[in-house]
Amino acid sequence: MGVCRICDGNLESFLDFGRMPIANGFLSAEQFDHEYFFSLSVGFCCTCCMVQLVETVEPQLLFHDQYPFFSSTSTRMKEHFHRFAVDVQRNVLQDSDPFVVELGSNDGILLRNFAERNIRHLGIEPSNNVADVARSSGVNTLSRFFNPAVADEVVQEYGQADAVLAANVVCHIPDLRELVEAIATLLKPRGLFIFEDPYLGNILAKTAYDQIYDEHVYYFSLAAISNLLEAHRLEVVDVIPQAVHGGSMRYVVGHQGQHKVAESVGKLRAMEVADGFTQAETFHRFRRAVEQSRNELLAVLSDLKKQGKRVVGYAATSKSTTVTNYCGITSELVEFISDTTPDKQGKYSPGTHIPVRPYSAFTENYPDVALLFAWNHLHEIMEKEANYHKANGKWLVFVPKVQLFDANDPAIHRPNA
Ligand code: DWN
Ligand code: ZN
Repeated sequence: MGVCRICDGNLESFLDFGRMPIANGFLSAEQFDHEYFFSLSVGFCCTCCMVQLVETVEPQLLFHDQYPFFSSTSTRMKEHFHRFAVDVQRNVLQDSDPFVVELGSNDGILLRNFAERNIRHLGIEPSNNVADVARSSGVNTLSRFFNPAVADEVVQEYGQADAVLAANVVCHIPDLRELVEAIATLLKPRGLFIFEDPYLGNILAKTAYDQIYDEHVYYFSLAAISNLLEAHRLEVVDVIPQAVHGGSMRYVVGHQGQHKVAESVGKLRAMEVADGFTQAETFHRFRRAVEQSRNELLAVLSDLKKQGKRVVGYAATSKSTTVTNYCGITSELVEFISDTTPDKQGKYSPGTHIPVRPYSAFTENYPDVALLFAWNHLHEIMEKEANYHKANGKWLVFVPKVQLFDANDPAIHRPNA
């Protein structure tokens, strides 16, 4: 039992993964002896409904000047963020000289679209290496963790914001009470805070337990977000599902009473109650599904090994760290993981120490089976792997269920966001 970070209520742990390394802590062999581990377990607060990690890791250990995740590695995500920017520009930025702020702006994948149109903008990004990439493409970026003091400084220098944006960032921030206070300061009276994160409903429905790792402190539902905003007189005025990262939700938030609340909000709220997101038993059911998924994945991998098949991992995602460590997948079962990010190549996966090789290691010697760790980019990857399919290459996925398939299988066309 822990304490809820949002309301100080009782946090009931429902899934314990045991000792875990840093999800993005790809490392060299010399670093094996000093690898950092923490206890990864996730709990549900019966009072405010927030699903959250029981123990968190210091943000400075996660987001630093060697942070290896660059948002712009996916072409589909570039398109997604272009559409997001166009939508904000058309529907939110009504003033003559608007100001847009993005929290956790990474390599500028979203703000670039505003910079190109000479719209006043500021990215606030703690990892300097990714922030440098953003700066080099003309995105004005401050290398800081966002908090109320930084919000005050930004207001002093630029004025309040018409829009504050965040994508796959808010669920990473341990102190959300402080975040909401800072947002209330930064937003103009009619401004909007628009953020998106993986949605709890999709995580539960797809048994996507690999979304649970150190960087993801929270797994949001509308119910929990609404409770969180209340204290600073903010409210959700719209919710828009997004087909990215396995199914995300975009929350549109304003100061209370300033905007009409869309019908979608009431509908989602009712759906969450009907689906049991406010009840502890739902999460115990999820734990049982996770255990079954692990058993099935290990059974398929062991069987492939017995048959003498070569299996390699496709994409050294943050999520893969949870899967490999929780299931005990080492290089006995998966020869290496191929990844397009130069900063990860030549290193080893956290905890399980599977070698991470360049993408060319995959294409130059196709395996029998590729274990798809980036299942959330299924469509993009299936499109670009036509040659692998011609070579009869098979895929092993574990979300939404453990399944082996090839290019002729209808599963290849299944929308998996
Ligand atoms: O929330 C987060 C999301 C948005 O991004 C962060 N906490 C960290 C990160 O999570 P992830 O690493 O699980 O993200 P992705 O986008 O599922 O995976 C990215 C990794 O996959 C990169 O290392 C690049 C690699 N990749 C690849 O090798 N080939 C990705 C694609 C699309 C590919 O075709
Ligand atoms: Zn709570």
